[in-house]
Amino acid sequence: AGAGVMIAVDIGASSGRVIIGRLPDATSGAEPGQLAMEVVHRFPNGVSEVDGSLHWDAEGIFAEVTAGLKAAAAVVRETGERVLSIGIDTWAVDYGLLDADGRLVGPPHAYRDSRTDATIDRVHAAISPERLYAVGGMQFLPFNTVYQLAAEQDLAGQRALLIPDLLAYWLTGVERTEETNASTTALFDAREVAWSAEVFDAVGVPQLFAELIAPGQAYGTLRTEVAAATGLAADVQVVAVGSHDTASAVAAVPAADAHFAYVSSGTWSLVGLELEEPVLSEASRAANFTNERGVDGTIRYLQNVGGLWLLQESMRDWAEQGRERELTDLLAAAAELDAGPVVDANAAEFIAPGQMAGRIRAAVERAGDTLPAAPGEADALGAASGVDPDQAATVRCIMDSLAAGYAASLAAAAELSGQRPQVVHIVGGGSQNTLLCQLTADATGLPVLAGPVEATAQGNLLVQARAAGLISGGLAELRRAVAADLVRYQPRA
Ligand code: LFR
Repeated sequence: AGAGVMIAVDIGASSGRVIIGRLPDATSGAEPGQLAMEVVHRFPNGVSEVDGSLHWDAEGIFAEVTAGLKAAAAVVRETGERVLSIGIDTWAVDYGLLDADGRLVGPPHAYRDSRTDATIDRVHAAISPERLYAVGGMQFLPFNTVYQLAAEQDLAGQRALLIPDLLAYWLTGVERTEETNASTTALFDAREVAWSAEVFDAVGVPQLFAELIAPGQAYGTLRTEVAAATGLAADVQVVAVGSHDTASAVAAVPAADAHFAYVSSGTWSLVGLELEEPVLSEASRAANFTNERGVDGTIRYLQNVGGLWLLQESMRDWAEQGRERELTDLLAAAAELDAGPVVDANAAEFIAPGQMAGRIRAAVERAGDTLPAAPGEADALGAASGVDPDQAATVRCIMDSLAAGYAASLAAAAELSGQRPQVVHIVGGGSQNTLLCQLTADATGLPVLAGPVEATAQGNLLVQARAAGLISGGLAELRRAVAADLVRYQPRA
């Protein structure tokens, strides 16, 4: 049989991809080299509004996954390679509900939906935020699964699967809950590494999730229908990876030593440290740090900073106004400007979609500041770059705000955990944003190492490679196999 390859299904809030990963086989005597990736399928993703609330089209996503697997099968048929396994990662916290027959009960809600506004106080009356934190160690985010489940009408007889687990179920027919993602529900006991009966009981929700599995363990092999539809062999395993995308991204941070901080920078920026033990102190709760579970039982001690969502949504606004601009032009125009006012990129007011540029401007003004130019105003810079001055000022504000948010989060993480980073790794889409990387170095006073862009897919593939025996060791060994041309940014005085 030909060389074995792995397939990553990596789906974010705005796009998904299916990727073939190849790693030289260590047991063949060759040095285990670096991972190589081939993207075989890309597709757009996004929330859609159904009856006034925000949903994911889970079945549409699954159709794209199937198309991607079919494309991957066609590639290996040509090369004579063999698919060893498939791993799936997506965003966290969201779930699909299944009825008694295992059918999806409607499209899953998307975490940016506002329905939890009505349930947060009810949950906190049933179990105090202090107690919730002492058990689960999750930062308060209005969309944590616990608040979403509390908004469901009637859960009797239903089961829930987190999004990657739902896709794995459709591939294999096996229901499991992958542990790193389970940890984001706030229904999970961070010390016991198990569902928390206490939290389920307190909020009056039945324990409706499937049995836990850890990254590296298999859900099962493909259902015959799936094998037939994709052209993959029926013995291909679907293996659990860090199915929470951030868990996979952090597993592929190409850190050479232990004292590093990371920013997984995409739609969200996940900013923090890797720890061995959770920090469940009251001070940590007050600072709103999370203790998400990582690959190999590590703790991702981090905060959600608003991220490139603020930029993506501003760009969507401008496109709707007939003022669409290229990202590179916007960033170049922003880089020409001096640092200006900042907003709190973590603020709950920026979670929902829509009118983002206006909301940012309003937040600046509420703080008694102004952004340099108003929409519609022209000046020399705008004329030269095609970027309007208000757009440049808004993008500059977003970049300054993100860098300031990263620096504040990292300072607090160091303080609360006692672990002081020497370097900041930026991975994901934001690692290509030179302005953001430089501003982060300046704001943190630490060197920034940027790359790789596709950390999430690499983390997904490397965990599969280890499960298949192509690589061995812990996270340090996996990280050495990450393919990345790192760009270094030094803090400017
Ligand atoms: C990033 C991410 C974050 C999580 C947010 C919502 O894609 O997974 O880690 O807090 O999405 O699920």
